[in-house]
Amino acid sequence: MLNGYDVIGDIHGCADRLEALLSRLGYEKNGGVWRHPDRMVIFLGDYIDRGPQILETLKIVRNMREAGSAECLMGNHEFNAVCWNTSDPDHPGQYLRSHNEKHTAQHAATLEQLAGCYQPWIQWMRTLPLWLELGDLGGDGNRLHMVHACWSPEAMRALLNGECGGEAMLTGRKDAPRLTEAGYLRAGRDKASCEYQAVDVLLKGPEIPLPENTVFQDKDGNERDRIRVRWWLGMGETCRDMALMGEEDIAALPEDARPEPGIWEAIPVEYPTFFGHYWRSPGEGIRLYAPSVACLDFSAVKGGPLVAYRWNRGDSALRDDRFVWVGRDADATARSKRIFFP
Ligand SMILES: [Mn+2]
Repeated sequence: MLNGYDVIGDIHGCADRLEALLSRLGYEKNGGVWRHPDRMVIFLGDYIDRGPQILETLKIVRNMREAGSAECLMGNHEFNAVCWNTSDPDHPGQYLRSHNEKHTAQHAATLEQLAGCYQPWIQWMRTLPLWLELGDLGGDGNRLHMVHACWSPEAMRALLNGECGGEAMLTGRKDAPRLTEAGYLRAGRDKASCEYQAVDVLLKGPEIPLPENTVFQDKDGNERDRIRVRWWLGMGETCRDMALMGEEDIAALPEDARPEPGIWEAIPVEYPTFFGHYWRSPGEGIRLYAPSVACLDFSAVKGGPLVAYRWNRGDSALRDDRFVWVGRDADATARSKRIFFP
């Protein structure tokens, strides 16, 4: 009997730490596949790019998925990789994601490390669902919601009902749909299209513009005039109050920058909801953002911990003491334990 889900955030090629985390969660490797007698993993996407062991990471998550001991969601990096590899029918010789300098740099580690086996992995990435709705194993019909960045019912409806295109954009199970060929073309090609915007919200999260003439420099040195927002909350007084980014990025925002009044409305959270993507800083504490909101990305590839959330059969709500993580080494983990649970 399935007795629990272990939800794991962005890995970005940190395979050693993924194996350490699986081991800490009680999974064992047999015949090349990590399994647990009565639990399964939900991976929240972003397996590739940036890190040193991308091929190993992909093999771990794919083998677990094929064996039924995991489900793997699509992250924005996998979506970008598919678009990088899909020819643009309107512009012969070009791709849905242009091969410009910035995009090439973002994808370079994957291109290098998957040399010789790149195409089959892209085909695999095409099969990843955009979101996943599960039962909570509690017997009362409640659900769990999992997505890479933002659980937006509006974006899901637009894709499911063909509200913008008409053609079928999604296929597969309704509670774990993936994009069709037409879906990739629509969502990857035209930034103004409703499919592009829907996928963008699900995989990258909603953003609001900063006030006029306000910019900040993000952790990668890019100048930005928009911020990712704490999408389950409504308007805040300042942009910093509303920002959903790592500590450093929030500190780089001008303190007095105020959002345009009424520019944002909260997206209501109906069930316990899990996502990754947001490069949280371990210093802010490994804990819930809100009673039903768990973000599991603590910047593992930049030296932060790789974090899982354990949902057990019978749980009815999220709890701060269900996070499990591994740091870069034992010392870092011990230190972070003292900091996070004083
Ligand atoms: Mn991401």
